[in-house]
Amino acid sequence: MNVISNHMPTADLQALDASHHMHPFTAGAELAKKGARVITRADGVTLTDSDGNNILDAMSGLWCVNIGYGRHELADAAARQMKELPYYNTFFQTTHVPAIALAAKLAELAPRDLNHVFYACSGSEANDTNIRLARHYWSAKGKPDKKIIISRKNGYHGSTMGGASLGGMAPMHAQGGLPIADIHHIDQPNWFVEGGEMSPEEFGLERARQLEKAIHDLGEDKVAAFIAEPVQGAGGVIVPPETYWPEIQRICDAHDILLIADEVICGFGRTGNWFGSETYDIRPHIMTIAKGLSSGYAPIGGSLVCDEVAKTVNDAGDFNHGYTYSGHPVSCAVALENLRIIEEEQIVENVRDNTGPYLAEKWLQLADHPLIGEAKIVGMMASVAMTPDKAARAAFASEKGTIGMHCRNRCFANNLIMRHVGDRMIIAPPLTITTADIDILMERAVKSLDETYDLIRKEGLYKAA
Ligand code: PXG
Repeated sequence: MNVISNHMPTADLQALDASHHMHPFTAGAELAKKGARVITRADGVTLTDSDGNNILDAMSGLWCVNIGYGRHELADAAARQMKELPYYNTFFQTTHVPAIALAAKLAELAPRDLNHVFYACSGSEANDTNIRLARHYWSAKGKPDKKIIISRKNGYHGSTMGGASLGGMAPMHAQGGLPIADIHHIDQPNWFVEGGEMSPEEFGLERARQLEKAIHDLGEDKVAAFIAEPVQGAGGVIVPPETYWPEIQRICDAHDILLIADEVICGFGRTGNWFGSETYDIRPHIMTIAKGLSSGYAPIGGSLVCDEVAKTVNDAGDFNHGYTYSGHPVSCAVALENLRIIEEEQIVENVRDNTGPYLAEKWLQLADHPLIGEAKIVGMMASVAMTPDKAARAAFASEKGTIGMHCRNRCFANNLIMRHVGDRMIIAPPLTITTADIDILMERAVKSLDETYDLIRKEGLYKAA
């Protein structure tokens, strides 16, 4: 058999990739023409590609490598577990030590009475679980008509049929006949784009009250749950106005529905607390977790469930749901080791008290850049909105995402992974990033923004819609 080695020429790797590998969220034919960037190794916050370039990964992979790359303790934990018990399932009245130990640890870390975990392998799967769990819960309570889940436009909850339906991404719904039945979307709290003449505070209330109106219009006896990310990640690091979450919480308390916080990105330190729900004082019945749970070293996700929902479901007989790899022992062992490191090295506290504020001070100064209309940051997730007219918060005349793509390309050229979502630029670096690396990140980000500004003015793209 051929060995796929790191030492093959980049062009050969790219040709094989183009011939046999279908990439997620990618125009395959277009990528095949230019060839994918091949990442060969990583350490700390730095990726190395097959041409030997060192790139600062300000996205933690896909928002997941919270403790940074190259932590051999996790590799050792995986190897130990593979030798001892590589696999056994948790169906049919069996269990194993890693699943038990991780469940107990999660119950300890999670706020309030979120004391129970249903394991999945990803955030998408966990959100599929949540749909079934919420509907089954109400059914067990004698209210089988409470089936509708309310979520938000431009929210992201995964790519399975359920996850993508909960998500409010129009381009995803346009493919494959989504959303599935009984999912209802309300507007997002994105003040910069949709706030109009309202103050951020007024706008936050207006958007939150859309939930109350939807519950009223659909009927409280038909609505099972509301799901949202504490801070929208994939939607562009949309930090909600301060009035938003308290009003959402009030509405959920006033009506008989479940509140599901999707903590796939916000969980495990990203916002400067263990969970985004703590940062925003949200009291969910269920939390979706994945990504930072294992820092991406092994696939794992889950639903953290409160006492009342867990008891109702447990008392209702079989819950006919589960995945072969629910509670996979190797993933659980890796997650446990990851959580040990986060706790022992006080990584969350360090984000909250030291590196987070250090990054925030520099990031917020980007609002003075001629291209930037808004700079937002919570913990270690941040965004800037690019605009041709700050005062009017105007969009560009060019097709949405054109300027973002230019900026992302300048970042790539400057060895910085900073993503674009439309014409918004976003970062979510490993939580272990040092102040010295934050300086490098900011230097490359500013250089890339300067170059984008020059480029789009030269090309006549610095124009409002
Ligand atoms: N919920 C949230 C809030 C997420 O961010 C998922 C669920 C789904 O998790 P899995 O593990 O099934 O991917 C996510 C995933 C992007 C991007 O482009 C974001 C995610 C995944 C892929 C790309 O920002 N988030």
